[in-house]
Amino acid sequence: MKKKVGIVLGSKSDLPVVEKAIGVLQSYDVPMEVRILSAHRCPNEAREFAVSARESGFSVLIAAAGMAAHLAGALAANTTLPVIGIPCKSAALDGMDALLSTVMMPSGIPVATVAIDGAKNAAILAVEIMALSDDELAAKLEAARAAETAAVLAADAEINAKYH
Ligand code: RP5
Repeated sequence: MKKKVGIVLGSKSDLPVVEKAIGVLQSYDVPMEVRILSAHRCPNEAREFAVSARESGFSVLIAAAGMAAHLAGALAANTTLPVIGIPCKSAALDGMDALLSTVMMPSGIPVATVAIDGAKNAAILAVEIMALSDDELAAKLEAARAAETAAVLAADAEINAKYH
């Protein structure tokens, strides 16, 4: 069976950010499962999910949370699968709270932390990890990167022509 990416949200209120990651994974036809499991409001269920994630067929976990964002770290504490953390922006501290809570992990328990609200990069990083053992996915990543390059060069040519 094809391995899947697990996306875990700390709250339903994180969904608008996470939808960008879902869209990227869909565009690569990567199987996924999306869950809402709070490190603080349902710690036992979050732990259970992480403990059984490898045998459940997950290869990478993405965790999105805001404020005192312990979700990614709590999952990482309970699995040796790679965990990617998305710090979500909240009103009081503009996401700095979640960024530091997600990125400042103790030695030995890594969380690959993307930018505040960086859901797209979280999904691309997950695809890159899966592409280590999937040549078809690797080719799709190469094509997407080439398209990004072409788009920038087209914009460059356009602005250069306009203001020359
Ligand atoms: C975090 O607190 C969640 O990940 C969310 O970003 C934030 C607010 O959660 P709600 O109060 O909207 O459920 O745990």
